[in-house]
Amino acid sequence: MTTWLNMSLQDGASPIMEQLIFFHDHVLMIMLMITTTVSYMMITLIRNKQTSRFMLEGQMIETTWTIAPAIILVFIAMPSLRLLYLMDEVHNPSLTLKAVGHQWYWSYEYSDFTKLEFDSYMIPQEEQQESTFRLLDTDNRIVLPMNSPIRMIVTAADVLHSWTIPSLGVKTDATPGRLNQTSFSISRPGILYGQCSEICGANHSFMPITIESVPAKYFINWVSKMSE
Ligand SMILES: [Cu+2]
Repeated sequence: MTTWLNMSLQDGASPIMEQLIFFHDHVLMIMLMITTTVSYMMITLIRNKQTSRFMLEGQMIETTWTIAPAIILVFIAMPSLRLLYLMDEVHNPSLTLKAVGHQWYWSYEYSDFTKLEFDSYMIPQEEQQESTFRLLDTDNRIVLPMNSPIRMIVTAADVLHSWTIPSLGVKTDATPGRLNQTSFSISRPGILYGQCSEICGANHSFMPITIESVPAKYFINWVSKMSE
């Protein structure tokens, strides 16, 4: 989760998010390169007093500064498309979780099991404990097995919502009447936080998402306890 003074992205908890962070840093390096070059050119242009009555065009430099940005764009577009298609693909999931957005809470259905569904409300401030995070913790956490490919089905019951976990690199719109699909695999155990990311009404800020990532055997224990 994000803590104070964390200006960058959260640590990746899935292989896709790690790749997204690499891509983000890669684009930032290119931007740094361009900003440095352009500022250097602008400053030298302002600071010197050279004038020339005869220099009207420079074919060579003009060709160069037209083609160079196109080549730079290819270096951004290629890894970007690679990631886009990696995220689009659903790789033989071992579990499906359906999230339904409501005003203003999430409800979840584990459709691989019978009668395993629950609502997930934010813990109100009056019921805070030492171990809970304000505006982020829920009364019922989603429990998921780590290191397993998981398919998310996201929809809404009333208005638009958006199911988001920044450390997994997942953000999927929840639209009434539609089933949106995404997938991820969590690479470590822990608690992952997210919030609704579509302005959905008065309590939009108060419908967080909490995932408890656990080893598979603990997940099976949890499932058998929940479906008793
Ligand atoms: Cu919402």
